[in-house]
Amino acid sequence: IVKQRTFAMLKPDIVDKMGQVLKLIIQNGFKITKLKMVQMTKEHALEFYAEHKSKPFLPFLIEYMTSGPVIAMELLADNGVAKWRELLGPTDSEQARKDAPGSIRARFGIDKSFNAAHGSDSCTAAERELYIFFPTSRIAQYESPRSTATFK
Ligand code: YYY
Ligand code: MG
Repeated sequence: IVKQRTFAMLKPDIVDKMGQVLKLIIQNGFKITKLKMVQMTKEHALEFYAEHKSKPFLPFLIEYMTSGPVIAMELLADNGVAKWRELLGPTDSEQARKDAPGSIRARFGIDKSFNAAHGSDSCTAAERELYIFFPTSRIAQYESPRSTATFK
């Protein structure tokens, strides 16, 4: 088992619920090593979703992803890429509620389009996606020397 970093993003309509979602992420053993709120431009969103450029749902996806700010994160965990996809759940939130009821998409998403959050599907994708959102940041890991604070 290796520590891996992955790229995670909270989509616009769950940014209001970021407290609950970040708590879940931390409770599941991820370390949040980078985080920022960003309003994506259309160009930015098209670059990010380049792999879907010929899909019929692309225009709708771009409109959704640019409808408000997103929360972009680098997460670190053992086997982090797969672990985050697992906590995220299946693409379709309705299917997630059947197959992975505790997942983020099951709890916070609506359907296959409004599905709450994003996760890289491989280490290669994670590196590409992290670079799009965090091109210059060099913070890779940090310790929390006085991390005794808890929140409920
Ligand atoms: O990686 P993941 O987000 O689970 O699914 P992808 O197949 O990569 O699709 C990216 C994104 O596109 C998905 O999160 C929602 C949207 N989408 C859609 O709106 N309609 C579809 N039929 C499939 C995907
Ligand atoms: Mg994908």
